[in-house]
Amino acid sequence: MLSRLYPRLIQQVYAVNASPLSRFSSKWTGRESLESEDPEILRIIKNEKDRQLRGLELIASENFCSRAAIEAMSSCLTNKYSEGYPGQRYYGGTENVDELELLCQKRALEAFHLNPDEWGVNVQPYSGSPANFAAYTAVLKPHDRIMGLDLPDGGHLTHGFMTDAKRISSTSIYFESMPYRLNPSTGYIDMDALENSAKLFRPRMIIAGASAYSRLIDYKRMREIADQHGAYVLSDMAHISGLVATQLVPSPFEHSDIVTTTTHKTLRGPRAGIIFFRKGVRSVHKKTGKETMYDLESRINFAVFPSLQGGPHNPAIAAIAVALKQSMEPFFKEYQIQTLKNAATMASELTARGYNLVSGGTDNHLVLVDLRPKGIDGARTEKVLELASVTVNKNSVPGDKSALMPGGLRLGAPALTSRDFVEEDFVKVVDFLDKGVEIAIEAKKKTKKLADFKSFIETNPETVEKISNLRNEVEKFARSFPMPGFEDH
Ligand code: DSN
Repeated sequence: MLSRLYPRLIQQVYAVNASPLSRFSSKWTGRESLESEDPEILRIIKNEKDRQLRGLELIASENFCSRAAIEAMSSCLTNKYSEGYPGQRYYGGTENVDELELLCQKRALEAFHLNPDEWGVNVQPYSGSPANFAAYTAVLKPHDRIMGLDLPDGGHLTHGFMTDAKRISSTSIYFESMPYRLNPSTGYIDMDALENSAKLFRPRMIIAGASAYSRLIDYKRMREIADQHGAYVLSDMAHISGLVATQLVPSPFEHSDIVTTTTHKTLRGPRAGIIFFRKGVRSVHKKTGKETMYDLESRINFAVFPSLQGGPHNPAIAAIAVALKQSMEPFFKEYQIQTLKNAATMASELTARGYNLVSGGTDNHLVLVDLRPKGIDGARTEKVLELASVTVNKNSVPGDKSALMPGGLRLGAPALTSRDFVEEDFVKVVDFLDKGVEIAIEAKKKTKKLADFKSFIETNPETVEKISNLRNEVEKFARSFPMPGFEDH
């Protein structure tokens, strides 16, 4: 019957069955190189390698991961599902990834000098944003109130960002968000204003952390304000975790209930996230002496899996473990010390050349330049610098009206310090930046809108030549430095 209705189909099935190897008779093994298998993707990767080698990477949240971590990241661990936690998985065959995850957890606690009786850690978050959302999910109910540094003032999207027109981050969609801000006259976080707002808003959580803030955070005061309302303190140390691990900036752990971080910024690991949580006694009743215990371990683990994520990315966990091991070596502390020196050099050189810095300087790995007094904005300057192989990001500065045309630039030292840059090299970097800003100022005078500006800098012969000369200088300089992670070809 079937063969009468579908004679060709039956012939094909029969042909396959009659010659079971024919389907796999090609020589494909799965062990072909990327070069032979997919030259198009290889070309893109090579171009990106070249961009990283010939450029000056000043994005404050980026870094160059080590070769060892990249090897772990690109390993067979990608083949393994392991939903659950070590010893309690939903899949068989997890003995190796169990060992891996436990080792990574142990190293995470050691790297941040934490007592395992007081702190636990979850190393499964896919990155910083999922880590933050998991931490909120663990301890907040929908519509609970959170306070974080406003994004235009240097906070992160996941610290509750919303605008007048729209709730942007899901952390403002599912929770009620009230930002705190910088004091516009000092450029430092306005802790008094935060305390006053908290009295009215009564937050359930205060988030201490930033994406674009060049000063130290007063975690003790955050704790005191949170305690007035029985609120949690979550510190997002993503930007500074390498500096925290090496004890070069104050640690958030003493005053926090939860600490989140990405692992690819100053920590110089793979792209991933971690959540640390307190264990043991949370508070003791003043009169009765009754102890209230933390219950964060089960809540946070449950929030990461199964509430928000599926199987952990085991290659990332392996690479985090590698980076954490490296972070405990003396060379890592030397690297972080140099990062601070380089950021300080950028700050002093920029100031000497008449640039305004938000807060007047830096205590960490980045500087925030307010370009408005120079008559230019961050968007135009970023574009010129990009054409000259200098990678920066435009950033809002206090008083900015538009997030699309912010007045500042965020400049970070971590990536170039990983390429062995020292202070004198950063003097040169500032020289390149200054030349780029000058080109942007000149081009702005001859154009009106941003779109005109972009086309002008790519077509006006005089400007094209200036940018091309700058790019040649930048690339020659950048190529003379080593690159961790991969060969320079
Ligand atoms: N997007 C990162 C940054 O650039 O600061 C934060 O996650």
